[in-house]
Amino acid sequence: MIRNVSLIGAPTDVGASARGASMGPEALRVARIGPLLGEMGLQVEDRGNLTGPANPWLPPVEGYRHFDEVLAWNRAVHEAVYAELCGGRFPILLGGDHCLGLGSVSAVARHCREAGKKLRVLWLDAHADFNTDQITPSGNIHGMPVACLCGFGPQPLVEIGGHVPSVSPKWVKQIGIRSVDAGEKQLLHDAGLEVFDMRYIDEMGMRHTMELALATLDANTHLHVSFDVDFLDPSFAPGVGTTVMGGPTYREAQLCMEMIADTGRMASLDIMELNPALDVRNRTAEVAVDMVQSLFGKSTLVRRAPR
Ligand code: 5AB
Ligand code: MN
Ligand code: MN
Ligand code: MN
Repeated sequence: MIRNVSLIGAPTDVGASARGASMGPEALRVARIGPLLGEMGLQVEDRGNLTGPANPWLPPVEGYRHFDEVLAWNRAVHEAVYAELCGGRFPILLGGDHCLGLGSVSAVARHCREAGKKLRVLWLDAHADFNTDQITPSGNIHGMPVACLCGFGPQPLVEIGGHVPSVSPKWVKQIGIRSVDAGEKQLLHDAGLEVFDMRYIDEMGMRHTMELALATLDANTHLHVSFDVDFLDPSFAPGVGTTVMGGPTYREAQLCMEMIADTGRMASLDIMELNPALDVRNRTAEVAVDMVQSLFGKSTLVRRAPR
């Protein structure tokens, strides 16, 4: 795992329908994301916030809400994440709504193509984010980034990383999914994404789930984690715009993060959809930072008991 970390704030909610994810980067800083990672021995640089168009707060047009604004923000994110990777650093994108996963993962994919690295993406989310303009129930582009990354979407978004598709559906594993729209379900199935939904986690357990999700990593793999905070059960992480009951418990989520850390392959991260306007005393931000510490190898484990 790379120890030189750069924090990149992307304060916008242009891809969502609930306002407030634009305050996510600041709430994560208030929850001391930088200092806490620093205390774990990481070299952390906070690059501050990117800038982009304001949220015009308009209804969808031809299946997309705020298309031009989403494109502009994603271009800014793409360039910023790409620059950090070129400098040999570990980018952490502080969202912002999850439409920006497109800019971030496309930058990681571009870097991996150039560096000859194998890319794997873990999408931790209550939602599959695999809608298109034809099937979206909302027009909100934060419900579309995985589809765009896999080549399903409008040309300017799909082409953002200079190569179509940015990622093969085979490289993406989704964990924690429990809300998928009807058309989205069909498209997910046709594209062949591997989805470890909550039913799977209930039946097989988080340990087995993560063993399978991480099974194809090797020494040449760049692992990108896109962490939508609504992955977590809303009982302990209410500060998100689109809560869905029945998510991983605190310990299940921690185990997920700890097993990712154990691989030593994580090389970039998004922390998305945190919405301080809906949070309670910044607790969800603190939980998210707690999870991120586990992703970087913080563990309560003193000595492993025999299994
Ligand atoms: B999130 C929904 N599928 O497309 C849609 O939070 C919700 O980035 C999308 O996962 C949620 O509007 C997007 C109903
Ligand atoms: Mn999402
Ligand atoms: Mn979500
Ligand atoms: Mn959301």
